[in-house]
Amino acid sequence: MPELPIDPGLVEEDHARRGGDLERDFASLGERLARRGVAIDAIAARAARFGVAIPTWGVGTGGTRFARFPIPGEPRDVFEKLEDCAVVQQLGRATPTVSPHFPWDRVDDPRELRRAAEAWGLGFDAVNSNTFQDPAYKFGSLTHTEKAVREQAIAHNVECIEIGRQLGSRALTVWIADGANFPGQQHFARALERYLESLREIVRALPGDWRVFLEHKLYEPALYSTVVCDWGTSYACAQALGPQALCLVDLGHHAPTTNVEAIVARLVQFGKLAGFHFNDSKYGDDDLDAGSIDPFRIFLVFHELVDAERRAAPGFAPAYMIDQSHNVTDPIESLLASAQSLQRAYAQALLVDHDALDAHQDANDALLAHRTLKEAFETDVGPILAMARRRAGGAIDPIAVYRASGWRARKATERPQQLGVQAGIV
Ligand code: PSV
Ligand code: MN
Repeated sequence: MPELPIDPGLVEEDHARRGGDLERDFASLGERLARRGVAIDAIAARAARFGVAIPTWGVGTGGTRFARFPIPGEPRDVFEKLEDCAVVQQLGRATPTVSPHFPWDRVDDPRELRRAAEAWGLGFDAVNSNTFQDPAYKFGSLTHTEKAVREQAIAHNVECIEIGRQLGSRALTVWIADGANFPGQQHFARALERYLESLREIVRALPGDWRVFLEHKLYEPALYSTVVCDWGTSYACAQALGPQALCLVDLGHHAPTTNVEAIVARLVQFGKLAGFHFNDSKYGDDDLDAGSIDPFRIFLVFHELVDAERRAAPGFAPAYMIDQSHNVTDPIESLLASAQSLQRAYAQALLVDHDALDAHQDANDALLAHRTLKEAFETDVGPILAMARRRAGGAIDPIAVYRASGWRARKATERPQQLGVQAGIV
């Protein structure tokens, strides 16, 4: 049995206090869904299997380029980050894995880290390399004009694979900040050729059952051009690099009006979807809480995923991770709310009547096709999620239980602040 960071008595109290209302809400929703030919328990069981990885950097407060406002009691090292991840998983039951970032999470013995995670009942998802902060990378990393810098960046990625192997991970996510701030600064084709050359070496170091996730991003920190700037570039690279290379979609890494769900559909169709960094945004790579700005867009992404799942699309095994920056909230609360928003979008997408949708699409009935999606999106699946949590031993109202636990105040005394410890967030 995993250790539980929050007093289980508080979860029992939550069940006692809210369980009756939940039973009634669940039964009433079940009745309405039955009229649509949907068995609520089957949806609850599938929603319960949904899992998204917590980024280790997400349990600390983020920041902007103007300031960071640390809160008392935030984790000071990766072991304390795991403790906070365990809180999110205990109460929310939708985040069984953690996605670490190196060198931010570097430890002497990765096996000790793995044991610590296992003690909390947590596993490790993709490991993220970081070749965007070392002073050597001012003019690029894997695409740098100087071979020595490229070699340093390659060696770091290879080290991440080795650490990841010891953690039980099976994927490496590579995001590079490389690009240019001035027209003329960089030769587009040569820079991308250097990226491919470097990635070929990284792929050579991958164990056979590993995958490498190529993460694209439109801009920032490079503000004129970015080497891996869009899904087209990412897809071309993944094709060139072979079957172990796939394309990772960070929801915030596109121009504001981009149709991200269509990109997801394309990547699924061509067997190259790695997975996601989930977050929400209004303008750019805002890294806001998933579901806080445009829950319909997240639903539409999950609709594509459920569609792929139904068709058993070849090679479809996406990795789900959150990638957010929590600047004005307690990160644990933001993570609980975000994971719940994602699980909600998944459950809503499971409610889409695919046969009806197919028929309306074939008949070019735009209105009914759209209404079929909307009917699923507009269903309040809250009772399904709450029931899935309760059945798994989580809280019916995770944020209320978290607040009642006094976790952060207790940690404020146990984890005295050391200014400047938390790594910056890009
Ligand atoms: C870059 O903006 C990014 O999305 C990459 O995934 C990084 O690894 C992560 O944010 C954290 O800085
Ligand atoms: Mn990301």
